Amino acid sequence: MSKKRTVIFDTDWWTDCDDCVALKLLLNSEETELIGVNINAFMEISPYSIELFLSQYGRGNIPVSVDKKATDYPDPPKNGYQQKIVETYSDGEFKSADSYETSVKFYRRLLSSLNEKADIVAVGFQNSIADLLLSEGDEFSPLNGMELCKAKVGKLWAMAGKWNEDGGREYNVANSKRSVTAAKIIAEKFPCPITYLGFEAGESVITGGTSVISDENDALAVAMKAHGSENGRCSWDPMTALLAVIGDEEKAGYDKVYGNFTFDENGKNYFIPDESSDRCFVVKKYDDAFYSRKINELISCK
Ligand SMILES: [Ca+2]
Repeated sequence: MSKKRTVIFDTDWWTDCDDCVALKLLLNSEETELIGVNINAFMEISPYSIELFLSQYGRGNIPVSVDKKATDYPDPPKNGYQQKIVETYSDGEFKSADSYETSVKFYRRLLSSLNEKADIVAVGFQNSIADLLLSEGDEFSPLNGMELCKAKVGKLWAMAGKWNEDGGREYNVANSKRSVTAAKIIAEKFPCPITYLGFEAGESVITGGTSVISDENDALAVAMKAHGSENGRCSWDPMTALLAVIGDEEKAGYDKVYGNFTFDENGKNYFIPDESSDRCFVVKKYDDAFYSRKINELISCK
């Protein structure tokens, strides 16, 4: 068997729970190896809740970081699935966000340690990756962020935008000034190929319902229930993760539409077709059941 491709997961771990479905999918993938998780929206409880989630699948050793600058996203969830995960799986200890690396340091340390390129699965706001891109050389690498990404990132798989609507506004992009600025920097400057999965692709594909998970104490089942999504949730994030796992848009069941992407100051997205671009968005070739079946299969086992 050939060596597994490596993947870093970049999540908001915020108000929605499809991030949890995506994370379990990445843990269960036989094609890829998850080597790190970054949280791009700061909440004190987020990194510890992800560490506990990972621990439930025997993967508590995967490094976790949190963007300590991203404290200004509005409406952090109270008593969300993060809280429930900590209540359910903690032995009474609590690890504050201070115990974890901050995002740019995490990315620079991790990427510079790799012999091969890693893909990034970005299913939240893009501020951590934008800050990485703008970073200078440090104790881990003399390369600046652009050079480091070019050397060590294979591809960015990003859940962002609404590509059936010119001027559409999607949550991961348009949430705040921080997210808008970041998405624009990434679209225009990121020195590696980007594949976008837009809002329109994931909205009608429902996955992660607790009926597909046999153990009610499974961390994903606990999180989905805490979110009120026992019957499943839209699949923006798990579809993006599955694309990265398969590593090929067409094999994953999509057509590719190549072009140049940008966002205005209000987070509205714009796209100009260009066959020579290394950026594309994906369009589903099959009905929703094709995608939901694959995702549910991957998350159903421990
Ligand atoms: Ca997300």
